[in-house]
Amino acid sequence: HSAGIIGAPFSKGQVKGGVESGPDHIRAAGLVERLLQQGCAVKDYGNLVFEHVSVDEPVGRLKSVRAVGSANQKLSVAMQKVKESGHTAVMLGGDHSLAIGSVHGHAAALGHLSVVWVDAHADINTPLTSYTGNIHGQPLSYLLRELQSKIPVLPNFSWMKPCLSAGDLVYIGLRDVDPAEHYILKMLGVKMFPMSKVDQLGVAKVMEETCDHLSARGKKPIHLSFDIDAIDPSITPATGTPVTGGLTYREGLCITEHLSQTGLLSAVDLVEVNPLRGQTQNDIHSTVSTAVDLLLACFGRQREGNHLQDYSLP
Ligand code: DIR
Ligand code: MN
Ligand code: MN
Ligand code: MN
Repeated sequence: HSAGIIGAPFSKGQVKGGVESGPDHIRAAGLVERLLQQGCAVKDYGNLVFEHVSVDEPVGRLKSVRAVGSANQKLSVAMQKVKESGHTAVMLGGDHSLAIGSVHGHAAALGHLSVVWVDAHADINTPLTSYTGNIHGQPLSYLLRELQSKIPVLPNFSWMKPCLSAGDLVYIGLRDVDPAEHYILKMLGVKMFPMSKVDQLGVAKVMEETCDHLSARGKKPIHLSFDIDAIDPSITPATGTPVTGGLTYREGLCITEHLSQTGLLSAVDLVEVNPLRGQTQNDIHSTVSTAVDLLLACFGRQREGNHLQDYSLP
């Protein structure tokens, strides 16, 4: 399988500058070279160029609705093209509002999919429940069919239709969930492994149950949406909304290694890497290199070691 990489240098789903430089930092850390080294073909589609939206007044409490809508429309089209070319897609963010276009484009190309959402946050506020008005805290409410009636008509969003069912979604790593979000998760019966469940079961059992839950509904292609803030901020501090008590580096790799081994991983988002939120060079390096390691594991890198199929001893 080959990787098709899309950079999405976009930050208007939240208010902290810097996350738009995530794609370039992740590439500069050697993502493409290291994928090639491990025997993975790579096509880098470069960075999307998002048009400037000059007038983008708040809609209710929602910030930058028009910019988020048009950026995601562009991303959805790009994602569709990458999937139609047969690659496993990699979307480098950028903030997590980009999952709207990423999941939408993936679903448009393949017709059906399941989503594993690895995040400290549930990102399922509706435009009316959001306290912050930041759309990066809302993408799943736009994507889920079950919440369609709760989403008002928004400027620059007429291109998108909900494309995901609640039964095809699993969360891992939650530890900062707003009351309305918790109500929605319970109402829809969404499968979730918050940090308390990771503690109780261990990450290996979490992955087994995640795969059992998804495969019981048919073996659909998997979209992994990985918010770097799922990992503990002691390891990945350079992110906009760090929350203490997160996944360890090893738990992160266990999740991505396991999903890679299903053979069903079809697209990966790696979002919310914000180099400007690091206090030191080491903070930035640790965050970016963890992001790269998670992506390498998605493409088959195993901690036990690997060798290419045609390997022969000298
Ligand atoms: C909060 C924070 N629930 C919101 N969400 C974040 O803005 O809706 N998501 N940080 O990544
Ligand atoms: Mn998050
Ligand atoms: Mn499994
Ligand atoms: Mn998120």
